[in-house]
Amino acid sequence: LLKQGLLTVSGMTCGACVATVTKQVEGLAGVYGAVTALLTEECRVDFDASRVSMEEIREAIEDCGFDARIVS
Ligand code: 9UX
Repeated sequence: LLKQGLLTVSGMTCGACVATVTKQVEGLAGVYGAVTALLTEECRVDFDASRVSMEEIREAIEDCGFDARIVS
């Protein structure tokens, strides 16, 4: 089941932070792609909801040291 999710990510201050978050999320099984934006503090994720949950994605971002919230 392909879905798109949106999270807000606070604490990112540079392009390397953005790359870290994106790679971490894209490393999860069931995630097809992620786009992270520094200025809007958003991370959009294309994922298979039968393989990974938004809560797991949120926790993966928190594991990088950033606060993440599920928007939708
Ligand atoms: Mo650059 Mo982003 O040191 O934490 S990776 S600010």
